[in-house]
Amino acid sequence: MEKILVIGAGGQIGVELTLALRAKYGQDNVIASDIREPHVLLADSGPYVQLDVMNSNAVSLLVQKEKVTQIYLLAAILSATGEKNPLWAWDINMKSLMNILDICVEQKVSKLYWPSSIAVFGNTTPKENTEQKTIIEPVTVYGISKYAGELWCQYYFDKYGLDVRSLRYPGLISWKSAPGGGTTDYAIDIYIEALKKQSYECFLSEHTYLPMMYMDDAIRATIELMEAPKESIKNRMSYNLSGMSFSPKEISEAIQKHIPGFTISYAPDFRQKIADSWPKSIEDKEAEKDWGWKAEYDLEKMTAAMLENLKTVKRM
Ligand code: VAH
Repeated sequence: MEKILVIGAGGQIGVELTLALRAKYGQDNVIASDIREPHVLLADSGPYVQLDVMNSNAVSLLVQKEKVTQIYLLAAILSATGEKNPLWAWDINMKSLMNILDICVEQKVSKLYWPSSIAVFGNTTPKENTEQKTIIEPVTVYGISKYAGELWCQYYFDKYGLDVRSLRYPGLISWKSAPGGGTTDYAIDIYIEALKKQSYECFLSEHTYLPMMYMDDAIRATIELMEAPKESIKNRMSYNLSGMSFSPKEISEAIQKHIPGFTISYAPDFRQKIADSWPKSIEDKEAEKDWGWKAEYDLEKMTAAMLENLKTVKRM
């Protein structure tokens, strides 16, 4: 029987991934943990431990006591927040990963999931249909930490045989939990403001194309990757993952089909420079070939789902 520990379960990905894993493996077999108090959606749906991923002794004791067989490490400082405090972001993103890599080896945890991001790509990376292997020179501390982390994951696979798996997520769009301080957060806020005020001031310029994905696709990709046979995982750094690409102009036009009076204005801030350093679109042929990945949501389908769900629930 699997016993899964989700670290950073209270974050944008963590809440939805924990709920999906509990549905699949049984709620008592998925321990949610975070440095914060339990998220409202997690509090009554299974075991919860308040845990600081930087305290490796505390994590190690929990893994041992609960006989954890898989760990999903989601705790991270994202791109925009990271640029406000680069050394703190580097410390959190790297020390948390090194702690967990070592604990997995010491305690023979069978599988580890750790997310990377399209933020590993920088200004020198070809922008269209960015390939799995290409020029990779990240320009944010978040991107630097994610690329360094990918290399450490590959090192722990090669040296210790640790079955660690990873995806380079695009910007993720969700409604169940708040976004975590990323540059792509505008694509969540715009839906909330469209319903609340029928208008939105965007912190990126209108033609800023970015790779994006609806959270349902990201959660499915994560679980499909983790459930794929070990021998089919050929990439032990991190797989490119592609959903869709759009600009603020295009997402506002998709919203206007549902809310005709919706208006958007633009006031680019420091996050524009981060967004401009990232690709416009990603190719994910390796993920398709190795473990059968295929996205299901496009902008129209996501917009309908986001507005429908945001209308029916108070934001968690
Ligand atoms: C961020 N949402 O904006 C994250 C993501 C590709 C962007 O990694 O930092």
